[in-house]
Amino acid sequence: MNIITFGTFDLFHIGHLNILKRCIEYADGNNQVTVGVSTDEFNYSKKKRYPICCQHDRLEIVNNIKGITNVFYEESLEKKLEYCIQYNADVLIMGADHTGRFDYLKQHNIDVVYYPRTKGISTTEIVKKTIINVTPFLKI
Ligand code: C2G
Repeated sequence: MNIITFGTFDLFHIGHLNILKRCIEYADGNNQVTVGVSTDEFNYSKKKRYPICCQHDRLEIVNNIKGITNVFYEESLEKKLEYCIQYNADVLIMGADHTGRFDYLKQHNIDVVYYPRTKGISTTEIVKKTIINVTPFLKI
């Protein structure tokens, strides 16, 4: 089974690692594990803010995880099927915050699996905690 997944992977944390480990486990050794890392511009178009870490660094981190075989820049949500075909993906794996969203790929013989998110961690929480912890030390 060739696996594909997508994400921003900004301020890379344990939730990101866990979902990538799930993908690697699912692929079971002999198969491709492909990760689409969303570009800075794609993030800006979705969220109206740029990621903290640039796309080059985010992709470089993911590319250096043992078991990940391919990485590429995800430029648009509409190109999901195109990417799946390009990388010969049998299964798309995403966290449960995306549940249902990519089910249309099943019509194209791509299995879609959503895993529970890792609890208690997110990029947004890290940013919030950083602001709370650092603000008292700033001279404004
Ligand atoms: N994730 C998780 N547990 C967390 C945080 C994230 O399982 N605590 C998963 C998400 O569900 C996603 C992956 O980690 O499957 C990457 O998450 P993000 O970097 O937040 O990426 P996202 O904004 O979901 O980008 O085309 C879709 C987008 O590229 C998805």
